[in-house]
Amino acid sequence: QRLKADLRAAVDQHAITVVYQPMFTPDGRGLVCCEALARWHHPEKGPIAPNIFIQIAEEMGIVTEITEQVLRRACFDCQTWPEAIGVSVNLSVHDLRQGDLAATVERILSETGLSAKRLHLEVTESSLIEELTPARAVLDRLRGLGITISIDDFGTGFSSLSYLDTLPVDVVKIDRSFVRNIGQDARRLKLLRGIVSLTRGLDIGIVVEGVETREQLSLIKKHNCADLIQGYVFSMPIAPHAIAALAEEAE
Ligand code: G
Ligand code: G
Ligand code: MN
Ligand code: NA
Repeated sequence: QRLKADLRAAVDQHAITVVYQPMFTPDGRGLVCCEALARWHHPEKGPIAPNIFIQIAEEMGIVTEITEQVLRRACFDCQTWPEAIGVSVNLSVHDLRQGDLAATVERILSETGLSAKRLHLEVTESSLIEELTPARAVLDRLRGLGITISIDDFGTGFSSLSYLDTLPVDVVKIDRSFVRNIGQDARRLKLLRGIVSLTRGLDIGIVVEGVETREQLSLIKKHNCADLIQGYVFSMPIAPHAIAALAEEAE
């Protein structure tokens, strides 16, 4: 209850901040896109994990306000980075239900001057399944603007792979649970490779999330499992100015 009031106040004060986790080409040379991750530093309790406060915000019906703030911040920060780098923002299932997401996104793009080509939006596989009918119209409209749509946590939502090619998506982000034991367990590697081979040929980009070790990275490279890699092996989530520094370093 107390946390709810505090979150309400934090949103009103625009106290939710954003860090960015880069996605690299598998060779680690190209910084292609950064995922915006919301952070809330509670005045007494310290940092509150986003899974916790996003869920509270969903219960309170205020998550779309957070999405809008994160989106504006992310588009603004992305403008300060080299043009080749995009930004990816997570959406809640509530954002898909709400009718005017596309209008909000359009407004923020024009306010910040960011090209739609640089913006990616992530929807979880489970929210896509739950809300496919309303989501399809919204996502089609966003894609029409040139925005890239990614399925987050791919492989955990039990969507039928047979209809992946009919979904309004451009990229899948394979969930980190499919990476965790690929070095120790040959069956896990086979499963990852299987998911990748089903996705290849559909003209869908593949991001592999949660890559933590050199060993995982080299297996993913060896078996050509990813277009982009996101994970601690390359970088933790970092501040926006650190992204600019990293980009300079990569040049
Ligand atoms: O930031 P962290 O890596 O701890 O993220 C934990 C979870 O919170 C992830 O599933 C991530 O997608 C989600 N998350 C982080 N920021 C946002 C946000 O701005 N909006 C939504 N809807 N989810 C977010
Ligand atoms: O659900 P989503 O993919 O948006 O989750 C992003 C979350 O994953 C963030 O909390 C981020 O801190 C975390 N994360 C990013 N890279 C790694 C990694 O290599 N390993 C683990 N365990 N978590 C990661
Ligand atoms: Mn995400
Ligand atoms: Na995610």
